[in-house]
Amino acid sequence: MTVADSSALPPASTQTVTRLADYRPPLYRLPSVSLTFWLDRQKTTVEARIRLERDEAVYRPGESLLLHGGKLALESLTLEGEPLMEGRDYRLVPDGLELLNPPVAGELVSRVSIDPSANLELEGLYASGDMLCTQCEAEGFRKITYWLDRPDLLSVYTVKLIASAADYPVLLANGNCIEHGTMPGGQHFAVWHDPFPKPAYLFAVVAGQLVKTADRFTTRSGRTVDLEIWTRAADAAKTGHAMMSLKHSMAWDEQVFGLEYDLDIYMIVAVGDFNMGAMENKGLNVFNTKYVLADPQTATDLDYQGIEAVIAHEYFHNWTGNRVTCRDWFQLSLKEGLTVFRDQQFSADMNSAAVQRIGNVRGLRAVQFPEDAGPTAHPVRPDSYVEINNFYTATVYNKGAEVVRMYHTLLGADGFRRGMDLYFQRHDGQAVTCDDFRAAMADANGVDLSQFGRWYSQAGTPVVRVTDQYDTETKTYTLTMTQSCPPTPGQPVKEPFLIPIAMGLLSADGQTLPTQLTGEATAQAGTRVLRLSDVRQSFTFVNVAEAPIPSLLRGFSAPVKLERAWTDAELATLAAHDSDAFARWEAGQTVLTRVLLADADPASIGPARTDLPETVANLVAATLAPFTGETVGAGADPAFAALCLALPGEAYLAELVPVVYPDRLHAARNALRTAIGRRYADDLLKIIARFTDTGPFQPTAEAAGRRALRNTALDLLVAGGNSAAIALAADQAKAAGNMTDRLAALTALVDTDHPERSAILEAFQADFAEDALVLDKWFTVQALSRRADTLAQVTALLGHPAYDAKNPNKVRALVGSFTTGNRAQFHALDGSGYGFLADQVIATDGFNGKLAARLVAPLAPWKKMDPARQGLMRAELDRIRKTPGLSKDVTEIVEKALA
Ligand code: 0A1
Ligand code: ZN
Repeated sequence: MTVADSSALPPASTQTVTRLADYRPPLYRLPSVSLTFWLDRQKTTVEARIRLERDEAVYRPGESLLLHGGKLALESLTLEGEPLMEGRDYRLVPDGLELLNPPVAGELVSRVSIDPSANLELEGLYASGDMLCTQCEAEGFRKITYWLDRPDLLSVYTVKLIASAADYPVLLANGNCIEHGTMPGGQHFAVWHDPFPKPAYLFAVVAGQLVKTADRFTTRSGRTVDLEIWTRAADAAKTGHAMMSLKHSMAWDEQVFGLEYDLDIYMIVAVGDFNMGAMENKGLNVFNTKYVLADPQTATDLDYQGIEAVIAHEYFHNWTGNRVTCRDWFQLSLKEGLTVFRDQQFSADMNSAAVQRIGNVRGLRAVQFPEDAGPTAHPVRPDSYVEINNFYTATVYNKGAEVVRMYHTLLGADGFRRGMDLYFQRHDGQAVTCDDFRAAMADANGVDLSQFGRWYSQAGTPVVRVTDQYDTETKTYTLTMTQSCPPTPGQPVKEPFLIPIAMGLLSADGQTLPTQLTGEATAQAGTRVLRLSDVRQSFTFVNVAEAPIPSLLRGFSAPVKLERAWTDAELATLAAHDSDAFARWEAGQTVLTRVLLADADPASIGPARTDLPETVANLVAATLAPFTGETVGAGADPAFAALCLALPGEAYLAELVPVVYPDRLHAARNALRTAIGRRYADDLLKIIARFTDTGPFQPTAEAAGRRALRNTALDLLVAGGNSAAIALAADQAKAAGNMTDRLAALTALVDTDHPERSAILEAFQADFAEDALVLDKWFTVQALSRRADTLAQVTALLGHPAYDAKNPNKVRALVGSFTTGNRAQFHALDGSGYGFLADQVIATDGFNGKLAARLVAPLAPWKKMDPARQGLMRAELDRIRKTPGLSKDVTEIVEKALA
């Protein structure tokens, strides 16, 4: 399904485009394979014994068989024991090895060698520290052996690992260890067998000096599963939270979806060099250390939450991804959107559901909305790609999760469960499509979901505009909604979506009004879901006692932008009284957004504000009030309050304006923070005093919420220049007993000219000189500083001995944080931020195209920027594009950006 693309590309491009429309099933089945690895850092030899079986329903006479392969040195190749001859029997081609006269069936044995130490792209078999590990999703297995490397080819694997017992005392692969022993010359071996047929992308091997933390889980049918978390010895004490999260995930999936784990052992390995968060390899997850290791001194509340979510995510993949996998990579969201939705539901159940939902929506708006509005916009199920690694995106993952959530909203929890049950009943052990998932949801519930399919095929964030009318005479209230979706690359015109709008009505004093649509016999009390399916549609409610305030898109029931001209008074009522916590938060954010956009408007820009508009003052006062009295108000949630005080992010604000002036958005946001910090200094100081924890650190949602509110107060006070707070931040940055408080204080302090700023930063570095993950935070905190000298600091830090340009965590911590999190300085008008990023992309691309392609994203939306910046950004994209030997990963992104 690979063809050379001749259209719509700049002349220099030689990109090969893979298209969904060209899908063909595999010509061969490879039902089983035995692999033997002679593991060595510089030269690993891999022997593959592959059972080949031609699929006569697919194979066309005369066709050759391409086995994918990359960077492999072929040592020998036999078929049914007979050596094959190059030129006559096979040919080496850029993508692998072509068998010219492939047999109906037979055993193919290949031997190849690879150099893990030179593998800096971290795909295939590579070295991380002194261990060896693999990453095969999406197409890394072909860098280990010749193979039909596609997700719809499922095989049973038996793997023998042979290595030096001293260098690699632990040898792990998927499934169960069926044999191990010693060998002459200090070697030893282990044989692993995975009884579940799986695609190659779920294959994994790990070897190294590792120690395990072990535990057990008893499934609801009474089977015992061994749980093992493997780390460096020094890190073993930091696995407790990950283990607990794993056990919670296993229990949750049984309770909520009736899904039990299938093997007798579940292993997790933490590695320091990893391109992504973690990987769901069958029975042997490989994790970035960031999502495994935690203790109160080194991990923040956010880290604890991230670990819980990612551990759950990879565990849930065992059913949604592994037992039922993707037919092709266009279906990536089949497993990713669904699994993100599942991990979000899990986190909501383990913590505060409202707080989780708000966090998810903030993330979606900050990352996915811009992606959907920019040059790399693509549908949840893309139609074509050059490099599949470029499609592990917020659209596939997070918008994909929103799409799954909409089934849940439309069908209800029980209906969704019926759909899931049918999905597994139909497809366990298969490689399927997003359409198969949608069919299971529709069939299990006897509903027609054909229009819903457009959420998979059309890119762009739909806009829903709402007008309404109340008729005092007839006591009817009519909501009229129109939907549209902006053009995206290759999709100038969109068909209407099926959009679930969860809603309710409030009276002017904030009471819930019952809702009864025309034609309904009775009124409903709580939230209801309207189905917007036409371009323009009206919903009329009867028996409405007074002109209501509509509360729309409760819980963020669809990934859309909803517009209605709420009055300030209506927003204040919604923020104070809506029964839906998300809607309360959203109303407050709308108040803040209005002020920020007005302040940043280039047409009316004046000096930075020093006062607070009354709408914001009322909102802040109402948020703080429950925490400043004698006792904390009943039902008041500090975590929720902290989110209400967090101003909308600059990336999201940029989405809401036609032309982006990043410095203006930044200045407006800073000025508003400062004004809040000044005006409410007394209340904020009270909150700090009230929520200063004296007991031992607890990583619970409640305790984290108290810390979040306290540190938000600290941040606002420091922004307001409060000297007591600045002194407190300095103390807390030096001596707080937990990393959450320490880092929050350091983050506030690095924006200031505090005389001890440098000394505190240095001391922090010295305290954690041995802890790579804390050093990542140290780099990030400096990259995010609001001070004007930040780019100079970041550039200097590239030369710091603790920095390692080959380590993805470090690159993301320093370079990525600056270019995505420090928008004002990245977009400096002299172009220095852009030049810096282009230099880093080019340097990184020299050894890790996957990492480089992820870095380049902030340069892509140049067309949305003000005229001066457009040219500067474009010039840097051009410079990258012209770099000789550019990876196809970066080429694809840059060409789309320049198109
Ligand atoms: N499936 C993993 C994500 C992942 C994708 C690619 C990787 O290497 C290039 C690694 C991990 C997940 O969703 O967690
Ligand atoms: Zn995933």
